[in-house]
Amino acid sequence: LELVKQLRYAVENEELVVYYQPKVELLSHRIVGMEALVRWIQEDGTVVGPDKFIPIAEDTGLIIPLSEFVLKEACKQLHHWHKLGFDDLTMAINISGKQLHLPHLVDDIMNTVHAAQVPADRIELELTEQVFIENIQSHTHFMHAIRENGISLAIDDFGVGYSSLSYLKNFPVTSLKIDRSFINDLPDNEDDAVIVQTIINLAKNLNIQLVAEGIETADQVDFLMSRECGIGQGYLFSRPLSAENITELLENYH
Ligand code: G
Ligand code: G
Ligand code: MN
Ligand code: NA
Repeated sequence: LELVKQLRYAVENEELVVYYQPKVELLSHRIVGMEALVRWIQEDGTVVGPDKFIPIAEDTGLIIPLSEFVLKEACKQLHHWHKLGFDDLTMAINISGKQLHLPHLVDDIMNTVHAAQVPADRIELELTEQVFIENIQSHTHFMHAIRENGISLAIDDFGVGYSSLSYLKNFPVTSLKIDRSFINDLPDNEDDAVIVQTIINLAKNLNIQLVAEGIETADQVDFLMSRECGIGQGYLFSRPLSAENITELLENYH
């Protein structure tokens, strides 16, 4: 209960900050986009990760104002980076299944995107598998409406849990993020190598963009590049950083 109170206070008083982690085109080393990842900076300076409070936010409804804050902040930041000359950058924002029950979610998202003056086709929403499993008509409706507005849709953490290939057929997804548990033991783990190869082929044949998560070593990059996985994200390139630190990274990156 104490934690719920503290989180409510944090959301209302903007103790939350958005960190960003780059997505890198493996072949060119170009930074092509960012993923927005929320953090809670407590009064004493402790940085709390979302695993600790997103579930609480979802159970208490705080996920709604929290997500509005993250979307608004991430769009404003993207506009800022575009103005600095990094004008191809995309921004990926995580969406909780709990948000999808909001009646005006598509309009709310589009209003925020337009207010920040960022092109819709530079925005991507990451949906976790749960959303696809539920397979509620309103969710499908949301996805089509979002795509009609030009925003991209990614399946996050692909391959864990009950991921089904039928998602790729039944939902208008533009991108898959291979869960980092499959990347972790590459290139040595033969099962993971086969699984990743299969997902790469699948994405290629369906013309869906592929992002490998959790890249930590150059050997992993070599494996993925040799198999034509286009984009990666992970500590090897950068940890999630504050907007200020990302700006510095962008300016010093070649
Ligand atoms: O940032 P971290 O590295 O610890 O992220 C842990 C998890 O929290 C990830 O699964 C990520 O998708 C989720 N997450 C991070 N930021 C947000 C957010 O703004 N909204 C939602 N719904 N989930 C988020
Ligand atoms: O669930 P989602 O995929 O959105 O979560 C991203 C999470 O993965 C964040 O918690 C982020 O900090 C973490 N992450 C990003 N890159 C790496 C990495 O290279 N290694 C590990 N172990 N975690 C990572
Ligand atoms: Mn994500
Ligand atoms: Na993930």
